[in-house]
Amino acid sequence: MSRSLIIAAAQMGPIARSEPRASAVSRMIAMMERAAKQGAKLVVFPELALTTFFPRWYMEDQAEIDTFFETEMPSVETRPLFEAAVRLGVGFYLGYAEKTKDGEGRTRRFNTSILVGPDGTVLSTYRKIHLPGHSEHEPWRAFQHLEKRYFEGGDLGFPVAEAFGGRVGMCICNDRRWPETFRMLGLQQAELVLLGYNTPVHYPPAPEHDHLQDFHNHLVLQAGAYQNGTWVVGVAKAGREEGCDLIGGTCIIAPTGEIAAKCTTLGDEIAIADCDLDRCREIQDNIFNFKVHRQPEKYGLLCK
Ligand code: CDV
Repeated sequence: MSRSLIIAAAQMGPIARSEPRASAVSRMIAMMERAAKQGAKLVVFPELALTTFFPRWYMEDQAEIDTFFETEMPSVETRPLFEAAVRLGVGFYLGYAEKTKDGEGRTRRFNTSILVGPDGTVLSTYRKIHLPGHSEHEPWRAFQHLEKRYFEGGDLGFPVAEAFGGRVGMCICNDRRWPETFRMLGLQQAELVLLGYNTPVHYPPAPEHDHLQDFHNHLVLQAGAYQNGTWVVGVAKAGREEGCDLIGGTCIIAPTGEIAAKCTTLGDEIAIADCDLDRCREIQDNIFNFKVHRQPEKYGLLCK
């Protein structure tokens, strides 16, 4: 018997700065409907999927910055997505900018993803830990990457939820480049890692790597999957967004590190794979059986 889960990686094309959330949400619902028709039970959307990738602009007016954040989930604009999920009996991963208040009444802002079940309830929340970019205006860049200005680092660790018949972890974009992210999830026996990304083709600090962006994307996703024996679903916001080219390459990776499904455009597109979560055993019980082969007492430097 297999633990089969049909997953759709729902890549989004660009979202204009002027595009209302309602439009992004209806694009997502259209993909969710197509995915459900093909038997998908889980649909994965990109990082910051409700708006344009706003950290590319330097802004000083907090009120303007806050127009890109959600203060509740679901909200009036996002509720139709939750309702569609319930109607179609599918769950989803959604990335968005979260503005919230902590227990002491302080305002906090995070780059967040949620895992929502087919009944519309939020099963797990992740707040991005590896925030790339810079916090001050750097006019020499062709565009800014101000995640360090607009968000604080995630404070929820790397949770793994029992969901969709398996063990599901999440991360967001730059997190995928860090082996520690996948290892933190792998050490909790994650069987499925979901992540959305917005990755520009042009990397201002090292433009000599621009031609490697797609390669590096698949390199880290495939390595993370194989080295931890987990399925990985990586989903892009792609295409030319407000003059900035974002890579596509949305894909579903098997625990062996092989690409099981992949998008071929830079627009709204779904890639679907039938993911047998039991296939994680092929790796987790053998070559990367952590209990048998890992040597944590030799890795002290990792935690210094
Ligand atoms: N949204 C991101 O985290 N983007 C980064 C870019 C800036 C390198 C990424 O790792 O893809």
